[in-house]
Amino acid sequence: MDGGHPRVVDATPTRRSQPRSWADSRRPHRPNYAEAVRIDIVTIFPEFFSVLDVSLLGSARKSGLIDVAVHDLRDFTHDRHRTVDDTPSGGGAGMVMRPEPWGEALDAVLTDQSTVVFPTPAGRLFVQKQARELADREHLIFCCGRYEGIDQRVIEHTRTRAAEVLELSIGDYVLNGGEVAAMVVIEAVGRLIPGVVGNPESLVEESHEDGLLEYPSYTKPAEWRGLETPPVLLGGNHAAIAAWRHEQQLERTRRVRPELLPPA
Ligand code: JB8
Repeated sequence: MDGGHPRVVDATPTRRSQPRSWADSRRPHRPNYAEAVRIDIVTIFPEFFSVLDVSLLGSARKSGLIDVAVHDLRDFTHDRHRTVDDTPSGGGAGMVMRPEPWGEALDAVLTDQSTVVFPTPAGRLFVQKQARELADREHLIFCCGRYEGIDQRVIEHTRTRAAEVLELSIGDYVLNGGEVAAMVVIEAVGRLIPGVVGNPESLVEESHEDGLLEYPSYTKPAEWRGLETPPVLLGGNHAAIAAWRHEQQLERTRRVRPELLPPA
């Protein structure tokens, strides 16, 4: 499943608009936007990631902005049953992923410039700020666990070898494995990589980018099934439209996500 697409290089790399802060300078980052962002995914279900062939991220891969390779964890086993799991030390329900195949898989893809992501419901919550940070990395590795998770020593060992290791949760619910969570992170990060979204202005006016929920959107016709588009949007007064949209953002955020607002 290793992407066999040509590695086309963007002739006009996008420049960052703000200088990196001192704190930023200590983190891994992508010094040369002309190089594709490399994404390695390790999983026992490589087929899950066929969605990366379509839509926005499919186009970004074909145009060489993102270089994705999917690796089957079982290719790093040596027994005839290609075993990746074993019983939990200390007892308990379910199975745990054995460290040895993970060690060999990471040996094959890891460099000291890599940011390694372990999706897990026990991780820090993944939010838009982290998506923005990851969009500046040159190499991301996603390690997708199954069963009750991966032997914790794999994460500890990887911390000693990678530039950065993150255990990330996409929300307070439990999936059957890390694949869908990895896809969520890849989609959120991928669309922030310069050049992936055609019109970068569409990135700023959306939910979470300014800490508020998005305002409601309308298109033509102005009246549909007896429902009117708010008249302010048809009046051409751009200041009034901006003020109305901001008020809608505040009202919506207060109503459905009050915890996102600063304490009153
Ligand atoms: C085994 O809910 B999740 C998630 C669940 C998982 C694993 C990874 C992530 C691995 N179960 O985001």
